[in-house]
Amino acid sequence: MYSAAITGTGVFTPQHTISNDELVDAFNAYAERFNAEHAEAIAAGEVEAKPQSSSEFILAASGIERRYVLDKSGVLDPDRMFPRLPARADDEPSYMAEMAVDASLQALSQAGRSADDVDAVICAASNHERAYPAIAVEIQNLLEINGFGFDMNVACSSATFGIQTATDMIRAGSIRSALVVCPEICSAHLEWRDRDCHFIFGDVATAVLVERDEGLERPHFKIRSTRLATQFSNNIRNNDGFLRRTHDQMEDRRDMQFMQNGRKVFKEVLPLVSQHIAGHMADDGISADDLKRLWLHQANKSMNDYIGKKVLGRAPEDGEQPNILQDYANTSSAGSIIAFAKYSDDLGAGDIGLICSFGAGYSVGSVIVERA
Ligand code: CO8
Repeated sequence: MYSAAITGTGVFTPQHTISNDELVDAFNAYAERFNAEHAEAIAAGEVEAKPQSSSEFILAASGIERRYVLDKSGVLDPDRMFPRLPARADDEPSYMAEMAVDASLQALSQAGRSADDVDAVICAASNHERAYPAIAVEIQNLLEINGFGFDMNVACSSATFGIQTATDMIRAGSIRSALVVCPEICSAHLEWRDRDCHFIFGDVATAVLVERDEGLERPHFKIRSTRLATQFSNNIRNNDGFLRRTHDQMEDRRDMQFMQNGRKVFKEVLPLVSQHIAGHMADDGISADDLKRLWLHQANKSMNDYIGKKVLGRAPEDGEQPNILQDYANTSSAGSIIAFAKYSDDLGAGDIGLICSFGAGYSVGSVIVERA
């Protein structure tokens, strides 16, 4: 049985940002138009009026200040309210592959490795641009990697599920290394016309290089242990899928985009995650005092404050539980990895940290790492 380590990380950040104020201005213009167009039906009680959104609410409820997106103009056009991403020809790279390649090259460079050193690509994300061929196989091709690639989806928890999958293959000896990439184009499946969720998501791609822990010369993070859990819930759901046209309902259906009961998610996921982390740490033989850093899924600041306090038994000190959601919003599976990539270099040999992602499914995954 071999051991595995994270030797490199990369983050692709799109060039466009949308501030809360810009987002709210576009939403409110859309809502005003909608209400004017449906004035009679609203007065007759047949259609619900669209209430106005507010930047103050968004910041207070989520901690999000802005988000990165691949396309800004479509999202902020009150007549459209979703991104403009021209279709790519079959001989062009897909959007997800392009983002993932950028992040992967950064991860390889940090690890001092090239494509020749990689045996597998796992594309772990909440949505995939097409059914097949797998995006991972396209990324493998673009990077000229030998071996194999496959896609997987566990929504917001995809990164940690991908890391455990790669780690298990390395432990078993079937591969020596894998790139686990999380390209997330959340802007394309967010319903920007729904006030309750229009502020939640952003776009990004992350990459993590996981290698056999043998003769590593550069600083890296040993993977001490991993743990995954799922528990079925309909509280975060997206009904889009390949059976869509067979249902004979081709109209613009709300349930084909991201749907959630945010309050229930908040209440049900917090105990699930806190208990999961506590159980994982106990089985790994570490206590709260041993933990130097928590890189949590980035959905909501209050959620992270709560989990941090539960895990450590006290309010986390500055830097102990870094948040990036103020700048990136919720980027689904990529969130905890952005935090890890940006806030891990300062740890010293022997320092222990925990990466945790959670979300739809419900799903939760944790990875305990040790700096070496
Ligand atoms: N502006 C002003 N007021 C608003 C707005 C707004 N934008 N939105 C809602 N309100 C109002 C509501 O209507 C409500 O009014 P009232 O009290 O009169 O009914 C009031 O404000 C409070 O609303 P909520 O109860 O909804 O507000 P919360 O305090 O619960 O905050 C949150 C909402 C921020 C959504 C919060 O519930 C939350 O963060 N929950 C957890 C969500 C979460 O973690 N979800 C994980 C989903 S991600 C995942 O698993 C991956 C899915 C795949 C990716 C999909 C990509 C698109």
